[in-house]
Amino acid sequence: MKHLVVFVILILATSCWLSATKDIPANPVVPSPQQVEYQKMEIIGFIHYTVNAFTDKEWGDGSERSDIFNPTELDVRQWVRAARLGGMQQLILTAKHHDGFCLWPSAFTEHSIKNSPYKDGRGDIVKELAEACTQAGLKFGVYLSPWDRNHPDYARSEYITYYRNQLRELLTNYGPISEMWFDGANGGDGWYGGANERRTIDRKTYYEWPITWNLVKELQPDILIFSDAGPDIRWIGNEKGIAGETCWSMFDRTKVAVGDADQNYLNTGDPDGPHWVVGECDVSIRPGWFYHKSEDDKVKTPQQLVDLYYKSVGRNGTLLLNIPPDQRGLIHENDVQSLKGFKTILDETFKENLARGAKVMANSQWSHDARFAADNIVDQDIDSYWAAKENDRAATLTLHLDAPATFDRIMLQEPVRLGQRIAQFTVEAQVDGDWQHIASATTIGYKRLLRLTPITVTQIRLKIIEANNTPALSNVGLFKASALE
Ligand code: FUL
Repeated sequence: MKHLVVFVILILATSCWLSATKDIPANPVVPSPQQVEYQKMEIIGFIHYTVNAFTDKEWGDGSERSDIFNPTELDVRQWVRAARLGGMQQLILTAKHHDGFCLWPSAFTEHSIKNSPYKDGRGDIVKELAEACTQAGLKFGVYLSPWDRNHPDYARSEYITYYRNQLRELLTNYGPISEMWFDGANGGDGWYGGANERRTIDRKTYYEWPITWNLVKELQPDILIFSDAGPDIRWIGNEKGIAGETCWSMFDRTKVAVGDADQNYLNTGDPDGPHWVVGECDVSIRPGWFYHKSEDDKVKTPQQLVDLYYKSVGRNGTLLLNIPPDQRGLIHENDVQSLKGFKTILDETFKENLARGAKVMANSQWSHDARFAADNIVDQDIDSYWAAKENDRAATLTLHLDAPATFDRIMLQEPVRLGQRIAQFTVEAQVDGDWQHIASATTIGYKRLLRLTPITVTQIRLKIIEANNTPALSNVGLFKASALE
């Protein structure tokens, strides 16, 4: 009996191992496991906070006194609650924005929270938020502005030492940091220790980015680095939260300099790019990045946020939504309401996949192995997938639903750990015995969402028209949008 149990366990373990390892061959360019996990978060939050909340400015010039930073009701747990209400899985904090004021008591400057009334100079918002995120199961990322309009040495080599010292502090003293955000906005007028002048830098050489990136990875091996040029996550090329209609995660980092990049290239990625660099779509819930009372009635509505979700996550990007705390140190009630409404609509829309369990037929399949069978696309499991026959570059999948279903949203997902393959596809529905075109698009990647007018049918077919390798799909979904949308 004992032997039999051991034998069964061995068989089970072997088959698990086989199914975990036997994949179709991957593309030459694939994501790291961290990049795969990163995209699954879908929605992440940005916290822009500094002296600007007290001066009503978007960019502080660096001359602000530290003691004007005086939030009286600051509660990082309220930020985290708001983030969770909005479905965010990670928060990125502006530890230092262009004005140079530090939200942690850096040992390398006096221009920080330690000289502010907040907690009588004993506060550390980086620490507080890192802890609150960990407690709530959120990841935590850091923004450290490369441009510093306060520092006397900005534009000289001494500043690079200062900047790296600060990175060391942030990346060693606060536990795991999941994302490091390097802004491309750089150089210009500033206070610069009282010099009050214009300082420009050579964006291509001044920061010696590859050295800084190495330092970051040395200190936090699992971190993902964001900048115009990646190396892991790239700016999507606009601050409106919108990815290109065509959006490849492949990219050529060597074609881009931080702060000096072709915005169309960032927006669409590059089908021939040799690097995997996921697009991140940053946008603020308000017109500005920082809190201004005058914008309390300009907070994006839940419906506007949902639209952005379709244009970012629904186009193979992640949505980085900024929610700036106010002078109290709280996320304003209007922003919280919008976040809540946004998440309610998404939950309602995507709660029931009408394609779940449909019968799926494919005119092409990798092998007879169930691992690549067509119905894997409706099993709700992101890791299982269908793959076409080796060397095929096009295929048709037909879904037969049990009963007529009414839907107006289509979701498609590729198993991106094997690379991004599909370049063009159409969707048709059978209406009165005829196949009618209902949607078409180019790339899919981690997720593609399509919106259409509601249609009621029992059969749809998906035609993959062009791919750079054997096409594969992990999920197809049909949904009916929430009436609130
Ligand atoms: C820009 C900055 O200049 C804005 O203030 C903001 O931080 C945004 C996310 O990036 O480049």
